[in-house]
Amino acid sequence: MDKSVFTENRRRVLDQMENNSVMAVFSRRGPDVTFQDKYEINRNYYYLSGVVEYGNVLLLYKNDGKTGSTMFIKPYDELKAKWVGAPKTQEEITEISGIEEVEYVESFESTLGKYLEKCCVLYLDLIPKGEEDIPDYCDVFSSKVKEMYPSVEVKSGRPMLQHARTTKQPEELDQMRKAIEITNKGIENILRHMRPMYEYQLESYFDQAIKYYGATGYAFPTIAASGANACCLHYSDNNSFAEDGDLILFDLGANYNCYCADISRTFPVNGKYTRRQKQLYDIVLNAQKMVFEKARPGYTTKELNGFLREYYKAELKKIGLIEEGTEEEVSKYYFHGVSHHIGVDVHDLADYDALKPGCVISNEPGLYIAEEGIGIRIEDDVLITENGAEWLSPQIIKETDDIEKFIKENKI
Ligand SMILES: [Mn+2]
Repeated sequence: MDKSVFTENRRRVLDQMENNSVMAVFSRRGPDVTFQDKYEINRNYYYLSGVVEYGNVLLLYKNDGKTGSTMFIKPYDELKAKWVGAPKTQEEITEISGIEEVEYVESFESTLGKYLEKCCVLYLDLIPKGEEDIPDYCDVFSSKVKEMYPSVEVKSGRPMLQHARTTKQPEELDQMRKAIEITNKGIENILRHMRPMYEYQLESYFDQAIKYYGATGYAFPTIAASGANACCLHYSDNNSFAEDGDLILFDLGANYNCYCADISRTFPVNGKYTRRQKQLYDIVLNAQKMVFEKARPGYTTKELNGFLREYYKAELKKIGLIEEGTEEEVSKYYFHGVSHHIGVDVHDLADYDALKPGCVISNEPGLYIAEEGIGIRIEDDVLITENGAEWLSPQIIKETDDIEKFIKENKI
């Protein structure tokens, strides 16, 4: 991505900062993890810099109305270079992030100290208590700063980051489209091999595409849930045998340059939907289309979910699955939300108030009928536009006829 994307991301946060304040964003999440996966980088740090490297700190400052950014990086170390590779140079950091002021981490605390003598507020991207089990480096750092600079107020920078991340720039959308296309390749690879086998075996055909098409990694652990397993929302053991006659629900996504795809599809293991499976599947699919028609600036994701629930009340009553059409009855078969924001986190940090042009959200209605061993979810990623919405994943097949035809014609 061009460095101008990250310059704009920083501007969005700097604009919201109080005068005479600084924000420190660490590239790592926890202090004691040496070898983390590429996509475990602190997403706020990535969002503001485009740099994937551990041990760095980014400082944003606003002093007397003047704003700027400094990146603190690791110095070259010959032995480390031989073991794990050389860290990025100052020039490379500038080229990636557009940040001109690059210093070494050893000077971070003294430079910060100079700012804190003049500044009254330090923002940290503190993780809300209870959200993560891992020890948060920011917590430790926050206590230290409070001790050293008692007059400085430590605030959470998350509301500002959240606000900035709510709408996506065109280049960010390009990364998401790329993640979606790789996800599509993986889904097609699954379909080519669709037959009764273990869930993890079907999942492995997705994994192959992730590598082959050059994804950065996974957006989240893949769910491959056949039969009644699909009624558990976050089932990810993926170790049951997918039986002839059952459906299998996949909820998966590639990660590309830290941007996520989040797609769900529900396929017949033997290549053909039964009449009942198709009946339920089409209710979910039509529900998804209905939500898409409603999606536009001004609505909240909660309101979209309300439309979906109303739709289910009527449709599930029509087929006799529920009797009265009450909230409780619907909740028995549908018990999550229809949308969340997607970005550098699969459940992206974003304002959950009225949608705006440039928001990217999931559209994922589901139906889970445990007593019939059927769980269905169809999920696509949707961009909110000026007047409505645009599918970001229209190439991923989802009509039952198309799916059956694809399996039949492409079976390996
Ligand atoms: Mn989702």
